[in-house]
Formats: sequence, C-alpha cells, structure tokens
Amino acid sequence: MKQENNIQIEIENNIALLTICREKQLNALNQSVLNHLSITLDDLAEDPTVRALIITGKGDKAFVAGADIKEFQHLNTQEGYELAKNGQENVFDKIENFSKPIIAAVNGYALGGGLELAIACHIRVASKSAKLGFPECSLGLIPGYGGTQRLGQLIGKGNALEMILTGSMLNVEKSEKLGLINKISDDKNILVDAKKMAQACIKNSPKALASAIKCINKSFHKKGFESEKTEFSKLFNTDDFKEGVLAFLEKRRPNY
Ligand code: CO8
Repeated sequence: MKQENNIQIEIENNIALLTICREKQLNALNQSVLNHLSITLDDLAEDPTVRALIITGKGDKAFVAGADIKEFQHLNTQEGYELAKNGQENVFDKIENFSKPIIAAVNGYALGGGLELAIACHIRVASKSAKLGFPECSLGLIPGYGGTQRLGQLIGKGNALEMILTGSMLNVEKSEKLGLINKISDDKNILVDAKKMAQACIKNSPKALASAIKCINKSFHKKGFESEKTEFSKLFNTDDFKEGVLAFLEKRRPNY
C-alpha cells in the first residue's frame, strides 16, 4: 500500500483500490487531490498488472462531499472556468474514457463534485447509508465537472432536471430505481461487492473491455460540456454565489 497526497493506493489481484483520504473534510476534492488523482490514473493506465480500478472515500461517512467549497469561494469567472476545464479534462473525462473498468464504491455522501466523480466512473456500487445529490444550485452554482451532461445520460432528462433543480439528496433505493447506481451493498460489504464487480469485469478480455468502453462512450454527444464550463464559470461573478457559499460556511440557509 502507498499513500501520496491524500490518495491511498492498494493493488491486489489485479485490482487497484484508490481511496481519497480527507476524512475530516468528508473527502472534499481540492486541487491537490485532483492533481494526484490525475497522475495516479496515468500511472495505472500504463501498469499491466492492473486490470480494473475502484475509487472510494476514506471512512464511513462520505464517498466525496463535493468540490472543496473553501478552495473555490474567492474565484472569479476566468478562474472558475479554468478550474472546471482542468478538472474535466485531467480527471473526470480521463476516468470516463479510461480503458480499464473503473468502479465507484460510494460509501456515504456523494454530493456535487463527488457525485460527478461517481457518475464519471463506469459502474457504481453504493452502501445502504449513502446519499446522493447535486446541491450546487443551493450554493448559487451548477455542477461543473460534467454533471449536467452525464446525469441525464444515466437517469434521463426529466429526472436529471428534478435532481439538479431541487438539489434533493436521494437514498440508494431511489438511486437504484433511477439507474443512478448499479448495486446496493451492506455498508460493511461495500468493498467486497465492488471487488466482485471488478472481478466480474476482468475475467473478460482487456482488449474487448477497452473497446466496449470506447464505443459506449462514443454513442453520447459531448457538445454540452463546453456550455457547462461557460455557465458554471459565469456564476462565480454573481451575488447569489457569494451568498450561497457564505451561507454554507456560516452553517445557515442562503437567502436568495
Ligand atoms: N467542501 C469543503 N468542506 C466541506 C465540504 C465541501 N464540499 N463538505 C463538507 N465539508 C466540511 C465541513 O465544512 C466541515 O468542516 P468543519 O468541521 O471545519 O466545519 C466538515 O467537512 C464536516 O462537515 P459538516 O459539519 O457539514 O457535516 P454534517 O454531517 O453536518 O453534514 C453534509 C454533512 C450534509 C455532507 C454537509 O457537510 C454538506 O452539505 N456539505 C457540502 C455539500 C455540497 O454542497 N457539495 C457540493 C459542493 S459544490 C461542488 O461540488 C461543485 C462541483 C463543481 C466544481 C467544479 C470546479 C470548482
């Protein structure tokens, strides 16, 4: 096992387990985590002993509770655009297009950027106590790591609109019914079940898996991703965003 800058990596039986380790911040994604996730993905892509990946969060409370709000609270439009662009290109798109199966083991809150991370993965196993949602509009924002695009692909336009516009958190039963997750697992078995899912994939031909991922991804249009970056970054220059983030930090409801 090795740990580098908030990412713990364990490789066993051809499966790499990546654990995001910022437990006190509910594993919120800061730039350091995203940079190291990007480098780790590049390394594992080249490692012939690794045939599938699992991504999870440290502890039993959160998978990932979103992008790190404290880190982006003072950004302007241009900086917000760059942040979304770098994240999309270096992590989220890389995961979606990874040539080996990537399974999200959703072991608690998967919110905002955390749910975007889970839905960029190829398959999702979630523990019974997990909660999934896109609270960005409550912060005066929208999802900026591909969530406005990938969510509708998974659960359909109507359900995606309801989830993002209401910002409601879903339990796993509802999430499974919508197709947002593939499997529900007992909390204590989540990694066992994620590994079983990975094993079910890697008994198959690696070349065929890579081709299947490529072709399935090709069938979805990508033109909305650019609009997401533009709209997301414009919101950084609004009073609503300032109020939304301040309200979160002051642990109160925003007043729009
Ligand atoms: N960012 C930074 N810190 C966080 C985050 C986060 N997303 N989530 C939780 N934390 C911190 C809290 O501030 C708190 O820190 P402290 O102890 O210093 O006050 C600690 O984690 C524990 O959290 P809580 O005390 O709030 O724990 P609760 O059990 O009371 O509540 C919740 C748990 C419901 C998960 C609550 O923490 C919460 O609502 N978190 C924020 C969820 C959220 O809004 N996520 C979306 C963020 S926006 C986003 O992801 C945009 C994605 C696109 C970005 C693209 C480029 C930037």
